[in-house]
Amino acid sequence: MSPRLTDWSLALAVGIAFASGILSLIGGRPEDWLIFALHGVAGLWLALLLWGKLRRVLPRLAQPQRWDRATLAGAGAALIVALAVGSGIWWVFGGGLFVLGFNLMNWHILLGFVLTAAVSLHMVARAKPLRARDVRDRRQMLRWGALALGGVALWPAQQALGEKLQLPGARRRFTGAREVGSYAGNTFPSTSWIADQPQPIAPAAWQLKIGGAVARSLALGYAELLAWQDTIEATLDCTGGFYSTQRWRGALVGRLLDQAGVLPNARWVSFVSVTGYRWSLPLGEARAALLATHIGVEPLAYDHGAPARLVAPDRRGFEWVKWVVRIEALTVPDSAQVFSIYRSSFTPAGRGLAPE
Ligand code: HEM
Ligand SMILES: Nc1nc2c(c(=O)[nH]1)N[C@H]1C(S)=C(S)[C@@H](COP(=O)(O)O)O[C@H]1N2
Ligand SMILES: [Mo]
Repeated sequence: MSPRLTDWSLALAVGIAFASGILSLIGGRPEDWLIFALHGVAGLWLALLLWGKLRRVLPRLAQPQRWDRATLAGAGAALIVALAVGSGIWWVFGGGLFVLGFNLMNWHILLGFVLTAAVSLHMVARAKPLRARDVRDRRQMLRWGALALGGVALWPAQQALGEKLQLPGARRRFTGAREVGSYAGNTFPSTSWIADQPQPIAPAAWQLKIGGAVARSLALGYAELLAWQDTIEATLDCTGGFYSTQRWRGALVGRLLDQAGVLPNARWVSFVSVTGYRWSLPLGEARAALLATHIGVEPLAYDHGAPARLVAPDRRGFEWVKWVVRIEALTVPDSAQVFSIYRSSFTPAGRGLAPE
C-alpha cells in the first residue's frame, strides 16, 4: 500500500475507534452491542495497519544514523497506538491493572484521548492529500480490502478464542463490564463520575421535592417512599468497567409523578442529586424507573446514594443519580445536565461542606 493510503487508513481507524468509544459510553441497551463490535473492529484494523506500517519503517528504525526528529515522533506515535490498542485487547481478554488510582479501562480511555489528540495534531501539521494514484492501483486496493476484512474477521475470532480458552474476559457483558457482587447487597463497588461526596443525609431529615411541569408541586418524606414496595431487577453498568445486578426496592417513579399530576406537555423527567448532579429520562422511561431505597433487603448504604437513588434499567451507571432530592418534570430536554455531572463535585454540597 502507498504510504499515503496507509496513513489515511490509520487516521480513519483512529477516528472510528474514538467515535465509537465515546458512543459506547452511553450505550447500555442490548441492541447497542453493535457499537462495541464496531469499536473492536476499528481497533483491530488499526492493529493490522500499524503492523504493516512498522514492517515498512523498521529497517530505518534499526539504523540510528538515519534517525531525525520525525523518526522520534513517529516512534512515539507508534507506541501510543500500541498502548491504546494493547490496553483494549488486554481488557477484552480479562487483564487487570490498577495504577495511580486508575484501572485498565480508565487507562484505555485516557490513551484513546491522547492518541486521538496526537493524530489530529499530526495531521494538521503533516497530512498529505490522498491522490488518485493512491487508490487506483488494483493490487493496492485488494490489499487494503484484505486488511479491513481482517479487522472484521479478527473481532469474532478473538471473542471465540477468549471463550475457548475460558479467559476471564469472556464473562464480561457486551459493554465490556465485568461482574462484581451481584445479589450481595451493598457490597458491590461504589463510584463517582468525578468525586461527589456529600454529607450523609439522615432519612428522617430527607425530603423529596417533586416539581416542574406538574399540577401540584409536593414534598415526600422517607416513610412515604417506604410505603411502596416496588422491586425491579436491574444491572448497574459503570463505564469504569464493572457491573452489578441487584434486586432494587423502592417506589416506581410513575407512582410519585402521579401524585403530583404530570402536565400533558411534560416530555422528560430530571433527577437531581443533593450535589447538583442531575440526569433526565424520557417520561415513559422515567415512569418505569425506580427511586430505590433498598438493595435486596438492605437499606442503601451512603456510598450507593442513601436515602434514595435512581435505578434506570438499560441505562449506564452514570445516569443512575445518587442522593436524589428532587424530581422535575420537563417540557424541553435539559442540555446543560452534561455540565452538571462535571461540576457537582466542586460545589460545596458535592464536597461535603456544610451549607452556607
Ligand atoms: C482512538 C483510540 C482507541 C483505540 C485505538 C481503541 C482500541 C480498542 C481495542 C483494540 C479494543 C479491544 C477490542 C477487541 O479486542 O475486541 C478496545 C476495547 C474497548 N474500548 Fe477502545 N479504543 C480507543 C478509544 C476508546 C475510547 C475513547 C473509549 C471510551 C470512551 C473506549 C472504550 C473501550 C471499551 C469499553 C472497550 C471494551 C469493549 C469490549 O469489551 O468488547 N475506547 N478498544
Ligand atoms: N450524585 C451522583 N450520582 C451518581 C454519580 C455521582 O458522581 N454523583 N456517579 C454515577 C456513576 S458514574 C455510577 S457508575 C453510579 C455508581 O453507583 P454506585 O456508587 O452505587 O456503584 O452512580 C452514578 N450516580
Ligand atoms: Mo460510572
